[in-house]
Amino acid sequence: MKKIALVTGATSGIGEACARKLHAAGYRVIITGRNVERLNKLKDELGADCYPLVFDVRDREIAEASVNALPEEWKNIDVLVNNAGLALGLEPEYQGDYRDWDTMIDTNIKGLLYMTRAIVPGMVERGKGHVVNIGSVAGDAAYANGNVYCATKAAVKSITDGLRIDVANTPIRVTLLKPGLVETRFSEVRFHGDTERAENVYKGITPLTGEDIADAALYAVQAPAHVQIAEMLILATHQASGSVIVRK
Ligand code: NDP
Ligand code: 8X3
Repeated sequence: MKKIALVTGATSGIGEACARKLHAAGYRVIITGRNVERLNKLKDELGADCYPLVFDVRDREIAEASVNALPEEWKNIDVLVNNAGLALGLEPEYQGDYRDWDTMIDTNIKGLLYMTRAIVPGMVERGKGHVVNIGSVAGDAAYANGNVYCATKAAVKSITDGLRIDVANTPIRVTLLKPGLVETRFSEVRFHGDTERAENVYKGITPLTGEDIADAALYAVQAPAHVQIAEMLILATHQASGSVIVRK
């Protein structure tokens, strides 16, 4: 019987790469996101072992109802990849836009919690499961103008540690992946569609790709049952921390 993985934010970047790699590794994948077109395109590509769910992780009731309404043969989720998230804006905290703050907090923290609350009880009941949360190097230490985004990823670290403690009496494993610079739609979203500014983020350095992070996720979920990869910090070779990036 093939295992089932649910990946949030599978319409782009790291989530899409995780969905593809898990599928290629023999998982049946539930892909989620808001962009129906991108979701259906991936579903068409992956075929029968793929189930798309369209919802916004910020909407707790709909997120929960979507998970609860999964067909019987898709219900027993073995792997949850909590990936959906975003940064909005890069400016001093005292000049930040409160709407951006709300969106980041609601998506990166509360959305992740809603998904965890909807899926982990089933894992506990079945006595198996793995949760992979996508944090960030940004959660290790704040960087200039990163303020609220960094705080949401620090919260993801804390929430992941908390979950790991709370399921330590079960076979469930909990992994935090903390990527550095990954070239995805991330910066385009952060700069509200300013593609030129977004491209500059990856100039003069070879950034990571979504596939690099998906490889790490796969390593963690495929580790032997007695091995819990608690945390991985994955950086581009010329990045040393959230604020030290050496460009050529
Ligand atoms: P992308 O913008 O390429 O992908 C983000 C994904 O999140 C999309 O699939 C998007 O789907 C989904 N998403 C965003 N908001 C919501 C929402 N409200 N409800 C449901 N899905 C949502 O960026 P990345 O792949 O880079 O980002 C993925 C994760 O990785 C994020 O948590 C990000 O913080 C983290 N990260 C990224 C790094 C980077 O440098 N790129 C580094 C470290 C961490 P849709 O729009 O269809 O809803
Ligand atoms: C995304 C990486 O350094 O842009 O979390 O914050 S960074």
